[in-house]
Amino acid sequence: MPLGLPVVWSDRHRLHDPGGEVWVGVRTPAAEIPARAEAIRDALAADGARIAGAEGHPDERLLAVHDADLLDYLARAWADWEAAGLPDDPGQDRVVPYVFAHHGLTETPAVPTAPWARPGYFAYDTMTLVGPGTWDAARAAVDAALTAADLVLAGAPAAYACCRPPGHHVTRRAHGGSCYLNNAAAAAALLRDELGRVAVLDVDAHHGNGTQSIFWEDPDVLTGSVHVDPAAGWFPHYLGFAGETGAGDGAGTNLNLPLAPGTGDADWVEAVARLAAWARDGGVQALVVALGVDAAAGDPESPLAVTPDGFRAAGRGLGALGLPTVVVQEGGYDLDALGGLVLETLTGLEKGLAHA
Ligand code: SP5
Ligand code: ZN
Repeated sequence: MPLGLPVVWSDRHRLHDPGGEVWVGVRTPAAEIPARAEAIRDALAADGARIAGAEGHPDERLLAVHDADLLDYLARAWADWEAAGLPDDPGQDRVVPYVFAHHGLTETPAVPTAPWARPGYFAYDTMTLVGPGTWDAARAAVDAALTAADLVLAGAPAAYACCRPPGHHVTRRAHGGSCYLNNAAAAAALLRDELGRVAVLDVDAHHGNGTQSIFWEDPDVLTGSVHVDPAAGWFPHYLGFAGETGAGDGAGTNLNLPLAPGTGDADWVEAVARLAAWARDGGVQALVVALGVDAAAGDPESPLAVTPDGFRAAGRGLGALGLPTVVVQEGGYDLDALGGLVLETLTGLEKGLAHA
């Protein structure tokens, strides 16, 4: 049986070539490359999935999850960098920060105007480079997530957005972790505004710190994440611990399940099931799944060891909630495995929905 859910897609992801990532000061090959999305699309299309084009959405949908300052910065960052001559002198062909608005420097940083200073206000790492097509691609990825949400609001039981670049590391006002705009958060905010209480469940191998932060005080968006323990030396290092549960009106609406490096199917699938049960008990009307497949054994960017069967079982558990479900692509970097892992998860999700 081919997949029944629509696969939302934009060719514009190809406009974003990160050109590398600066890690410990060294420019290394990028993991988050265009071939990722192509591999996923190819695998889903080979299975007979229906491909739907991403539709444009107004900036208001972005402003529901991001500050205008961040959007203005990202939209202009490359043009300002180029106009300042930085690609020629000193010869840097991507936007990259060199000094950061660190809380130990000042709690009240002013937004800088110099194109070489602004990146350190809006980016929190050196790995997430901005090039000529980054903004257009990131904007299209949000449109894909919002289109998937539209399809579910129009009655589809589930929809999958093949988003690239990914988004779950982006907070309201800062980006990082190979992410520029928070696609899953934008979809969740739209579903919340139409349906009421929703959940974002994040199964990417890395903590969904941006999504957690955006909805930290929001009682109507539950955020849950299963990921490799940041205390074991894994990005995003500063967040993702079990004690982070939300604040204010959102107290109790965040759940983190950090797992030890090496964790495989049994414990990972059980953790996903715990997130699902928590969302169900929270009385949500719809679900956003932030689907990174970098928890896979063999993924070069994470030490978790989940198999294709594990992804299928996790998908099945999420589908068994019987909720309108938007699946948004996050990470996953094993090019040979990536498409199959997404297909397994979506197939499991549909099986779960069918039996819910
Ligand atoms: C969306 C997503 O999965 N983002 C993950 C970003 C985490 N990247 C951390 C990279 C840490 C250094 N990796 C070493 C390889 C150098 N190319
Ligand atoms: Zn990840």
